[in-house]
Amino acid sequence: MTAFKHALPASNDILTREPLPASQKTYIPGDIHPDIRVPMRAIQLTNGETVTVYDTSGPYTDPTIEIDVAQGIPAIRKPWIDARQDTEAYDGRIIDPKDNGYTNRSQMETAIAGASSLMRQPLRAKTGQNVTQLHYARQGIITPEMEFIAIRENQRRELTRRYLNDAEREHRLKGEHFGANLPEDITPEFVRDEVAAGRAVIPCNINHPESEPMIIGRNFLVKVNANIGNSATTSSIAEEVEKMVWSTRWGADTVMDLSTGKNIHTTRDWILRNSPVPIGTVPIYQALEKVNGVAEDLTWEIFRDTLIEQAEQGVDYFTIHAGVLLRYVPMTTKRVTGIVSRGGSIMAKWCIAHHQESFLYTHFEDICEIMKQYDVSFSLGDGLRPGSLADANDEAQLAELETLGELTKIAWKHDVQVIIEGPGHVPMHMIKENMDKQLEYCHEAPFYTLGPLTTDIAPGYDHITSGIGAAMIGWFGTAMLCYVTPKEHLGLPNRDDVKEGLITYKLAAHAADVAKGHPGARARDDALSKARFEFRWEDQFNLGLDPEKARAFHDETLPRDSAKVAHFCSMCGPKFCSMKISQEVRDYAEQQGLSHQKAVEQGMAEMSQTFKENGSEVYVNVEDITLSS
Ligand code: IRN
Ligand code: FE2
Repeated sequence: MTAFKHALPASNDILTREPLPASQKTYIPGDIHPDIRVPMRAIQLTNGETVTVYDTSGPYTDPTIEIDVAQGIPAIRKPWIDARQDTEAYDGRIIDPKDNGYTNRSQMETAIAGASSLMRQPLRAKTGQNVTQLHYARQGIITPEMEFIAIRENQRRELTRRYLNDAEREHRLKGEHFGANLPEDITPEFVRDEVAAGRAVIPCNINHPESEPMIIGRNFLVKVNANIGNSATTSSIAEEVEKMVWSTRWGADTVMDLSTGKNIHTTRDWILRNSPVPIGTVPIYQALEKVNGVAEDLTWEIFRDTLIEQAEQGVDYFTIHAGVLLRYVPMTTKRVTGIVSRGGSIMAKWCIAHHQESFLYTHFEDICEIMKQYDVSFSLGDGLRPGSLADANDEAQLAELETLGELTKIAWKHDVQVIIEGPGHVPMHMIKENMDKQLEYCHEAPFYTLGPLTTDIAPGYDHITSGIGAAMIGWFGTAMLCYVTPKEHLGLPNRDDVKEGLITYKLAAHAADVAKGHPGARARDDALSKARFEFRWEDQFNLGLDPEKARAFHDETLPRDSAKVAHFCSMCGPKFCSMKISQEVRDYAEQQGLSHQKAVEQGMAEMSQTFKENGSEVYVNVEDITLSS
């Protein structure tokens, strides 16, 4: 056994626990299930109002909750899972022998003293039971998870004040939202119905009771996933956990742990026990490690054991590239960028080497049997996604998509939840076609796309090339967006890149939510615009996706504190701010009892006069400003 020294529990201090500026965690109780407490972030404005927004950051931003990473965060779903009485605890046996050489759980627990508290006895479905949310939904059961989601997505809107305005209502009636069909009130029954129809999934493994329920479906808010991976040298629990905490702080709805190499089992335990969001993985990566990176040596048995190992730990969804068929591989030979998916290329290699269909495809029903014992959702991988505009929507991509549709039906037969992964690189004019084909081939199972990047010419800016595609495909019906950072194609993202990627994807997702007419989505835009118009700078910063950056940019040109309340912005200076002029016109017309038109004429004449008196300079020195009014 190799020595592996953990500095345990390292320091909890490196966890980012500061609430966002002017923000406070509030909890909304359930009706059907009164013990539910749905977390929201209430932003306190300077005018006394509060704006409540969706919050993915979990207990980390609640200063009243003590967190010790060596213990894990509170298991809020545990009582709900236990109450269903369809699970049993058992001795989880499967430990990755590559993980520091441990071959059983107790060996590992002794070796990693202090972390043993994180290792729980796993649960699985009792014999003959199926514990998926899809299974419950189809029996007409509204689970606490479903009610939690309804509230999160804006039921009980009297408590969050996220109402539709008239313009939104009209927009929704016009049906300009590409087949999205959102009710004005998102009820638990609506959530149940969408899950039962397969149009939405709730990724929530029974072994991840720490997660706050969320939903992925096109009739709900568009979600964002962030990918994280382990560092070459794992030094402490807290450091690994912090990557996940950092992602959820900036809005990651789910996090995928794409760790490879050493200690992946242990690292995954740490992340899961401390994660308030669902965790996804690509199990073939770990399986490949077990055969020393030789794809041809992979077997069904090794893959199956890896699935069980990760399901016991609590992974909520698995990317499985089961749609890469032997006959599709030759379709990629004439491509500009061939096969760009890591999992896709592993499976293509296996198929060619054995000249057989992959075990992912031939054992698909066996995989379903595992998934339904833990409620792990499928994320059917796009192993043949296009890696360049030239390859978009080509034969290989669409052939695989059809197979994913076929596999969706099989998973649904087992009441196993499914989402479908999508590209990649797709020019704007081909995005709608891709989305429509996905809905058609995959029977409306939720789409989960990587961007898509709308042009290939901007390495270093691919969060933007892909953010454009993400906003479009989100509007057209994609349910979850896999973020892309500025380092895409170039290197590993650091902390700043992760934040940049997330903010970019949150704005893309939100733009899509507004366009789809998600009830209450625009409330935040309206509040921010109002703050901007009324020169409430603090509120403008705090309502934004990135308050720190907004404040820093503003302070760059107007660093004095007084500037934050002054009635001008640095763009036009004090005397030429269009916002100020129009505000003045309103006040002026009211005071003088003038019509709007008259007031404009008179006001403009006065502005013209003032302009001349001040020396007819278009740009004025910030330092010359007198803050008289
Ligand atoms: C998302 C949509 N299409 C691909 N993805 C993500 O890419 C997927 O969820 C996972 O995080 C990663 C898998 O990459 P490969 O193995 O397909 O390259
Ligand atoms: Fe790419």
